Amino acid sequence: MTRRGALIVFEGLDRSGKTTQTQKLLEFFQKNGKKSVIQRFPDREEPLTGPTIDNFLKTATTVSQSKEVIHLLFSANRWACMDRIRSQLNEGTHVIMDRYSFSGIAYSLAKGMDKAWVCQPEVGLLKPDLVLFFDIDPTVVMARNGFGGEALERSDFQAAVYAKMNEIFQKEYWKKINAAETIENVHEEVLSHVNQVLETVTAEKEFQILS
Ligand code: NYM
Repeated sequence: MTRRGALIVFEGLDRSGKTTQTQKLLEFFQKNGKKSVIQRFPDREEPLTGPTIDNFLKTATTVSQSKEVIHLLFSANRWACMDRIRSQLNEGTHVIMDRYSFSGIAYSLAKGMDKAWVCQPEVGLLKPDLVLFFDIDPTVVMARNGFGGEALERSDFQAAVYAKMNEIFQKEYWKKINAAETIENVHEEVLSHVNQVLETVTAEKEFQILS
């Protein structure tokens, strides 16, 4: 019987190093002969919602512009990818996610939206085996190269997102990663958590859904 793959989510602020580290984890799996893919959210290639989200991020002038519609679009973007991701996991592929529902929730909470309202559209999505929260002082990411290019990359807003990420942190399956460390040290920390979780996934653990 094929063992299912692990669903590993990287979360954190813009420019916290998630994308670099998802790539390094992919390379690690591939070197070890493990099937794995990176799934980025928002998935800007998803035909129904991707182009609209991309356009919003590139053109919005305030962080709160059309906030309910934007929230639902980000969620719909995840729903549109779920069947494919479930199949990949079922055939034994590890799925490495660059952001997921928790970005959706934290970014919308930072806009002042209601918690029950923003969590509801996520109910029923696949629950990750592990969430790696890239913990870094918002002032440090704001100083990083490339910060500020898109609609939600505003300094006061990032500080609010950081506070909300900490608020929704769930100690049963989230781990904090010190994202201020060097790329190699962060990678080592990621691997130590991933290796622990892989042991639990091999025990034929059933999928759980976010509730
Ligand atoms: N973002 C991302 C949200 O506001 N809600 C979501 O559900 C998700 C997945 O999109 N500033 C925001 C966070 C980022 C922006 O993400 C684009 P990225 O990782 O830069 O492509």
